[in-house]
Amino acid sequence: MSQPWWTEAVCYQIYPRSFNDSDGDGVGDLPGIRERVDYLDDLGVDAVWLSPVYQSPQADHGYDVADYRSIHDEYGTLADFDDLLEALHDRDIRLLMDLVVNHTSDEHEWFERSRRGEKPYDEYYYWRESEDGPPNNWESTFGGSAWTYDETREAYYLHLFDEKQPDLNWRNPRVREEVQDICQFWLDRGVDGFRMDVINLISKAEGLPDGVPNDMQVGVEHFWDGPNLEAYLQELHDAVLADPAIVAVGEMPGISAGRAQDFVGEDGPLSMVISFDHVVLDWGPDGRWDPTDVSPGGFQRALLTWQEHLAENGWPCLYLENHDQPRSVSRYGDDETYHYESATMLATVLLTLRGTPFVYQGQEIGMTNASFPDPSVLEDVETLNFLAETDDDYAAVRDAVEAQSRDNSRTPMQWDGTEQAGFTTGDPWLPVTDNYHEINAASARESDDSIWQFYRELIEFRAETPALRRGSLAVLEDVPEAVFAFERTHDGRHVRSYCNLTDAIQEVSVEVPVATVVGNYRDPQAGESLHGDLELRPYEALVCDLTE
Ligand code: ISL
Repeated sequence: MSQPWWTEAVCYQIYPRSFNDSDGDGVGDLPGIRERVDYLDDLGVDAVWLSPVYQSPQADHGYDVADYRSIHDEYGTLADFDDLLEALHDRDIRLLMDLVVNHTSDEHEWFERSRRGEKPYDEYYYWRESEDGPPNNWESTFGGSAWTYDETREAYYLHLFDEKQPDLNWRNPRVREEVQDICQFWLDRGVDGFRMDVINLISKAEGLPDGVPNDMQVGVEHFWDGPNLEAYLQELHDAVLADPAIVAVGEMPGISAGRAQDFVGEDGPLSMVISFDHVVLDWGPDGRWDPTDVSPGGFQRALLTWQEHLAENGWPCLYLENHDQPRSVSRYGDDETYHYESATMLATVLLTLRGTPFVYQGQEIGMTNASFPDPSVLEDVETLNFLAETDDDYAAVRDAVEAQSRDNSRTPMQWDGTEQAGFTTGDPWLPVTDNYHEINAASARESDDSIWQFYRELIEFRAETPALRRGSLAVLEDVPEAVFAFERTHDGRHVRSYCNLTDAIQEVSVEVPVATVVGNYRDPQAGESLHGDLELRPYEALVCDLTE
């Protein structure tokens, strides 16, 4: 059976605002991305997911769309977009657009007309009249009530995110047709698919009932897997996404691996689901801003649950970082003593599990979390809302912000050791992290044994190894909990990964002879035949072939 292209691909996520600035205004742009297409080609990726580039007031940096058919001024023009797409396609790199259709910007023409009560836009959003405060107790993901009163319409509108991101009313068939048209517009321009933002939130419970009070987000049970979710996705699929060459990756916070099975696989409306189990492990009892440690066992279980549920029908989407998450080497590794070892060990987990790996810009050079001594530089709306709501002063919450803020992954891409890390000739919109002299793409590419080279080699090895691209996955059980060990099998070839998730030496017993093909220590137990007792050094990762 021929496999869809995206099951064999490695995808690279670009956050345009922070990738590369071509005109010195301090903000990344499309021509800037165009300048770096050869970099992506050298890394060996097969597809790019572009975070939103549409016209937007940037209240949530593009996840608040004011016009789905034009490019945000700071990023360029549709002609720049076409140039970029052509340059990517010339190198056999596909492009996924970010489809943000749970909500629009409040500056979208639909909303402006809706708040004035103009037909047919009056029913494009959720409006409720209420004399005594918000119509229900739902909370926004970014804190506070999910309802804001609008003076013009004299009613409340629903926003599950910021007040500048009103939720679209998917019960209205016109809204659903608009979304189909938007997809078709970009497909006609030549894009290869979509990453669909918070797509599990589009269906809200009938009557918008109150949620059960909780410490996280009141109301979620009424919108994270609503009554019409499958029907809406199926309709969208049948209308515009049915071609198997189109990839549709649904971001679904809160959806379990078991439930995800209903959306993917042969009959499902989506190609893949972006899971969250492994990125909420460090959320404490009070959520994101109450961080706690991640245990190696918890990390493995979160990833393996998705491997198991999607083993037969469906396909995992693999990622450790994106523009909403802290940097993985800081979160799951050790960004000081074992920077190289832990970043490359995490690369091994990402690139040898079963599924389509997504590498986030800068991950391939081991970019770390930032330091934010001065809160006035922070830009992320979620972080700013948290700071506005908390009674604590900044000193008391700084650790939480530095561990969890989405700005950690949005600092400019570190291209080289020159001023502003080569990202811009102007003042960057968010400060460059000061370790750019040591951590940057130029020096990583000059070195023979950098994190970048490791990514490149492992991506290449994956591309030429069917067992890694297509093979089934079996967990190797007789290892310490700190070691993530699994075997991939295809067509009689077995490839094993042994990943030490900790900074302590771990002993494992290799019960069959294997030969190391890739290792992250300078003297890898490489090429060597291993059998019997084996000591894995801190964050050591070995990818091995079975030799018999
Ligand atoms: O982790 C989170 C909850 O605190 C969020 O950042 C989560 O990733 C988010 O709720 C879903 O993210 C997507 O939709 C948001 C946008 O801000 C994110 O950037 C986007 O990835 C609203 O469009």
